[in-house]
Amino acid sequence: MNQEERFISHEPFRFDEEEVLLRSRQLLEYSDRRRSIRSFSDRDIPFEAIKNILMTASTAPSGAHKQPWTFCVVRSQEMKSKIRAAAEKEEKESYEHRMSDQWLKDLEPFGTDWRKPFLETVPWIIVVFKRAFEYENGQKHQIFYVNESVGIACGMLINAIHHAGLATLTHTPSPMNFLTTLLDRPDNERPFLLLPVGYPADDVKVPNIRRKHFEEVVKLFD
Ligand code: IYR
Repeated sequence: MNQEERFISHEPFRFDEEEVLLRSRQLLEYSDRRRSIRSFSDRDIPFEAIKNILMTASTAPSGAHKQPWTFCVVRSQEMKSKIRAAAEKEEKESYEHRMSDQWLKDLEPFGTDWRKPFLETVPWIIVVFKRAFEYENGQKHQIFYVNESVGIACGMLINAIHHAGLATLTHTPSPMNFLTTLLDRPDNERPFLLLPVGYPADDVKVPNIRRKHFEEVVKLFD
């Protein structure tokens, strides 16, 4: 690429102040309605919607624009059952032996346990993998800021799911290496996050918890 081709012109949105205020308020109100959902309907969702959601996540900024993510999208009922069985096996071990008393206490308000039926109910499961390194001419090439990049992409993925009117749960069965085997991923990829995607169940209930207020999360230096 020669010097002139390295930078191209760009047409950013340019809204006036009123529009900026309105848009920022609207997204806040919309985002504040999002809840992590653990009980889903089996109602179908077209692949086109999932595709748009994934490509929205893939617009995320990443270190040196490496885009170090792979989204495995599971629709096969057989694969969902395998994922559920393997996740529950690990979760059972965790809940019964690996998690500390303090951790179990922290989880009490959520009423979670090792059972993960939603992994078979939902029409889609998205498993996000991070690419820890790349192979270039047979050489291992390190990727910088992988966790930050994939974390940002996951945040955008969650918001895209919510924006489409769908629900998800940030699920991290632990340990989750079973996903590498089940989904046949290469040795430079590591499982990062699992997101069941569906409509919430008709009788869905969510934990009675609140979000921190502005003063609790923001320190202003003006
Ligand atoms: N992975 C377990 C435990 C769990 C951990 C955290 I941190 C949570 O916010 C919720 C659950 C599970 O999925 O049940």
